[in-house]
Amino acid sequence: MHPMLNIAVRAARSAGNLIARTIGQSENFEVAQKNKDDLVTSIDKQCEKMIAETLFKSYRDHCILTEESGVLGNPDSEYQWVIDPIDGTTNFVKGIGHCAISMALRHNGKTEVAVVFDPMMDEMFTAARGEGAFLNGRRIRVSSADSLDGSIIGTAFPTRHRDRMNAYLEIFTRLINNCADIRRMGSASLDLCYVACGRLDGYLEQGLKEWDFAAGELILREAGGLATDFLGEPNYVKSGNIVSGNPTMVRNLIKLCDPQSLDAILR
Ligand code: 2AM
Ligand code: CA
Repeated sequence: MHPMLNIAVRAARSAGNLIARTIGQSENFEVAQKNKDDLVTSIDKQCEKMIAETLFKSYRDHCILTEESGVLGNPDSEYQWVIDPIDGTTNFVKGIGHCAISMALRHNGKTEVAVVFDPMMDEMFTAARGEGAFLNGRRIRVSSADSLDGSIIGTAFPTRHRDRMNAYLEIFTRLINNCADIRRMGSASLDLCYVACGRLDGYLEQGLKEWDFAAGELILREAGGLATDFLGEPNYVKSGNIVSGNPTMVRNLIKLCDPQSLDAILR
């Protein structure tokens, strides 16, 4: 295993233990509202601290970008970790057992290794660039679905961009009329991993931040999948608007978003 992946797995497991011990027990942690409908807990911060300490112990000169603390360490380092200590914080607070630790390592801007760990399911998704994607050590691949007909698609409502809700709901209506069913699970990094291992045939969401998708995107790519923005361009990294699946499903999903809805989403 790539040595940096090894360290990341270790850091994710230790933070995962804390998450599994405290999930849903809001009497044992503090909850604050960062923005409307956007929560953070003292466990997010504790996990972040644990992970940063583990990484800095081995890689003192690296930079870490985290959701809750911003930039830590050497901002000029060639190595940058992009970390979400709890992806799916609302699920965590509510005691819904679906959340993950997401960690990606970029070298000169290119993602080299990725870990997404679901401590409730004890599922460790990993990837190193060019070496495939794995779930608990077993190789994973995207589904081979080639049509929306019969497919299960993951998505999320743009609750933090309510100005886009009507446009999104038009896409949602077309989606539910054309696929078998939809899942809205609440953790973007796990959504991407679920596409990577074929549990979902596709997934689309808007307005994500890089810690939500940095790790899941490499895992997805190494599993034969593709992520684009709503126009099929690689610009999702900037916009956070992401469409994913095997290449055929991405094409099918993009076709479903008509220009009028897209106009509102891309504004
Ligand atoms: P979080 O739990 O780390 O906040 C839910 O649809 C997904 O959106 C989760 O992955 C969630 O991550 C993410 N999310 C939550 N708040 C967000 C925000 N303000 N901007 C972008 N993504 C967010
Ligand atoms: Ca988070």
